[in-house]
Amino acid sequence: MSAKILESLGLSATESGTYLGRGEWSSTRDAGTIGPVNPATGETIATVHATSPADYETIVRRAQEAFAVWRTTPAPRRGEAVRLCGDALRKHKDALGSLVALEMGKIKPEGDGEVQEMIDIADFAVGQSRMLYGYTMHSERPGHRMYEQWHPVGLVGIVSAFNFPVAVWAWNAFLAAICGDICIWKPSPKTPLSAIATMKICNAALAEAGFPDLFFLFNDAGTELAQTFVDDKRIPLISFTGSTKVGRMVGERVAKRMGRSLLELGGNNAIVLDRTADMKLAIPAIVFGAVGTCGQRCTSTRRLLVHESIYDNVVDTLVKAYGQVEKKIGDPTQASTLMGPLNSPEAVQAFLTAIEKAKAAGGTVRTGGKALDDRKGNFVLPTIVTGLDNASDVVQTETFAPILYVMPFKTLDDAIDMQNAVPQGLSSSIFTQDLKAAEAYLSAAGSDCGIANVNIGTSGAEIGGAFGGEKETGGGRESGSDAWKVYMRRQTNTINYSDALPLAQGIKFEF
Ligand code: UN1
Repeated sequence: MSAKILESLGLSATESGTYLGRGEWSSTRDAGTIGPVNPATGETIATVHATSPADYETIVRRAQEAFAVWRTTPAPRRGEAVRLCGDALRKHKDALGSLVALEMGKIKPEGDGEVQEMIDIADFAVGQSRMLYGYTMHSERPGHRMYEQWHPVGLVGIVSAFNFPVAVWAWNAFLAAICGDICIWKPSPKTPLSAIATMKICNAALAEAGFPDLFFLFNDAGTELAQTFVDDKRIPLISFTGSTKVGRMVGERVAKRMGRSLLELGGNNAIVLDRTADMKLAIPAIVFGAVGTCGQRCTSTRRLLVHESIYDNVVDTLVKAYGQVEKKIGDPTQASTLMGPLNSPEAVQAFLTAIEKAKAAGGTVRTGGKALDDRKGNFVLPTIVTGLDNASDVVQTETFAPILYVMPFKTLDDAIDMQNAVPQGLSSSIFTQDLKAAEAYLSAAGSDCGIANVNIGTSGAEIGGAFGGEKETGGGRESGSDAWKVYMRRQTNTINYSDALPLAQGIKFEF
């Protein structure tokens, strides 16, 4: 199975993890190896040769050369390059979706959905390439014109996480490319093959049409090159997706060199069910949010806040629904599977540790709470825990696993307070049929998250909106709306077309 998936994308059992540009993959064989593992079986899928410091220097040098050309290429022409990438991804959607499922462990429809996100953001970026608008301002001085324009920022570093091994790269890379930037990608060491396949697909499409290299790739077998990357002054923007712990380090290091960082870090996303919630919408949204991707989305639903009047009923209904999901745990590449494995044995350990902590804090496991050790792979049961306080440590912490903490509330104000009383601020939602409750929830005194929804869940955002969150989620915004601006530098221009030199603020300076 795995050999077939690799073959369908032109990959073999040994691959270079370094794209040097000009169609060349590095022949370095002494910078360590990465062995991505199939999370459903524990078997190593392939060997990926990591990048040497000399390779890294070649990449940065060639990226700088490419930028010198790309920055003055008209933006709609840059859009054409991204359009070709989107077309190529359409052709390879099935194969790349399968590789994502194999290597990351998400189910095949979600692997395909992730590739669809890449295609969608490509389309979005093509349109955006004709809409890099700046304002025109009215000057306070006669005979003067003021406006602002947006120029490419330069080299963009993208550090992506295992859970969305390809889509998050595309959110960044396709927008950065139409903005005139050149991207250097360091994927997660858990999912290098998905990155290599993506680079092959996109770079072949670009090369065939005669475009310069826009996308470079390196893989780090340790953490040294990644640190060099984050500290590298030649890379004005680092976009990092991952844990709050690592993101904090990245943010601090980039700030130290006065670089710009775009951080997409942890979430602790809650769904609120008020007493009017429509259960036929709410239950599937909660199950998908908490169990989908085996709880490994940054937008996964981790907390469920339920009005006390419907609390018992909701917990019972969810426990039954989880029983149905349990029957469909298995190989993520199989069509019938609803829930795949966790990505790594360490993730299983983190899951078990969280369950222990939850019990020690007085929580009750209503369903799940166990790893499935009757089989190979990193399988766990989807889990519901009740009886915990929102302030308890384990509830305050993001565990990247399918654990849902269910807690009752009395008033909407209480629910909003509980929802916001966590360090993270990514995604949130309310199920209600009460207009006042919905509006209060979305108001300035409502959810403090970057994403707040009504009658849909916390995960599965569309690419059209800006994606990201507040507080320890890092503050970055990617994908839709005007997120393109982070990949550009803004320049304010004032042009004097008069015969005088009036100073601003009416200052007189005569000599
Ligand atoms: C992530 O988990 O890092 O909204 C991104 C969602 C997806 C993206 C998640 N569109 O769940």
